[in-house]
Amino acid sequence: MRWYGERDVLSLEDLRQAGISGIVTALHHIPVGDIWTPEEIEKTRTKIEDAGMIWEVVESLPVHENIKKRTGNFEELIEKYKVSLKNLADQGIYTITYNFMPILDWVRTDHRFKNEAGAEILKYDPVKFRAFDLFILKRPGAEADYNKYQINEAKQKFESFSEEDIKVLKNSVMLGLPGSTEDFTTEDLLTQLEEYKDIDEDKLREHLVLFLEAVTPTAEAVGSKLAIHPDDPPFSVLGLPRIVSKATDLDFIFSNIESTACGLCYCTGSLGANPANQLVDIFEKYKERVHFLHLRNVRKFEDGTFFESDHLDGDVPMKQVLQHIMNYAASTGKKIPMRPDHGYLHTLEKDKPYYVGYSFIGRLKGLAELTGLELGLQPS
Ligand code: DNO
Ligand code: MN
Repeated sequence: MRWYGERDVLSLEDLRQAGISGIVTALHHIPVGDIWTPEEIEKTRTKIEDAGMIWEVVESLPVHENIKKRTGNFEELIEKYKVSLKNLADQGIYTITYNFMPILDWVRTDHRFKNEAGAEILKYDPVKFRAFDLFILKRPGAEADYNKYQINEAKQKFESFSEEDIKVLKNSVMLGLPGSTEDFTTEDLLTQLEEYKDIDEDKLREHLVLFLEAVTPTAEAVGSKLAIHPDDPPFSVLGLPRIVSKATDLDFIFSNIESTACGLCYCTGSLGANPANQLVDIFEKYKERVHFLHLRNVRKFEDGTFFESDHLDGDVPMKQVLQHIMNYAASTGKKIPMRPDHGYLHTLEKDKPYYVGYSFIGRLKGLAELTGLELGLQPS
């Protein structure tokens, strides 16, 4: 289970009581790019161990923007990344999640969309997103990314917005900016976008491979496993290149880096938001490289809208997916750490501070359902 540190609504004691043995966390207080020192790693590790669990997975050891752009001090940042990997391995922490999404991590347009049951869920609405891009952010050159129909539709949507709608949409989209706060402005975002103007998909791919070529030997040497998280959503947003969205993207990465120390965080919700992604096929093809599992579900619609649904109820064939995972685990003896990704916010927890997407009841419900499914399935 993911634990956001002291600021998480769930304490380590809560998690222990829910039957959890392995914790997924990060040193959230350390600025992106700085070395994770043995002392800081130890503090968090012992806290978790004192509560009767282990720190099993790092999510995330973030990759600095300068590494993605190969600008400024990127070489020094790569060296520091290697030191952090080694420091983590020295304390028995080997599974390292990261992503290579420029500027924005995950993106949604609604953080509090009410489902039929009244729970608040995360949703991505492409028309709203275009309205944000064209009329709120006013990204230069955005029109070129859309057709006339899409622009008109987005305009009408924008014209129907209240001040409050605009504020909510802006906050929802920009929350995916690591370290962003409510006062992060659209100007800040535009400045960052400008720095990517010469980086297309091919360039970003080249940068990813160069980064992996540099860090994989260290990972191999210290025994750690790198798990790249797919793009969420799995397509380009705001004209930014996204290169970990579909099967062919994985083919490219893994054919360039032979070592299986370089692997995947198999996130069914992220990959599952792209109708072209056949989740079982992706797992089968890259199972040797799957070092971490994020299990969650999505429901998607023809216009490109998707929302996060119950863990066992959506377009992700969770039962088949888990069956394949279990067969693989049974035949190899390999254990892959899993966490229930995300969860709904339920009315009962309205007043508690929480991380968007990481509600209290929703996460525990997801965990319980997935563990039940696992127990009910036999390797075949
Ligand atoms: C969102 C998460 C992502 C993920 C990072 C991994 O809920 O799945 O923020 O942690 O992309 O690097
Ligand atoms: Mn995920």
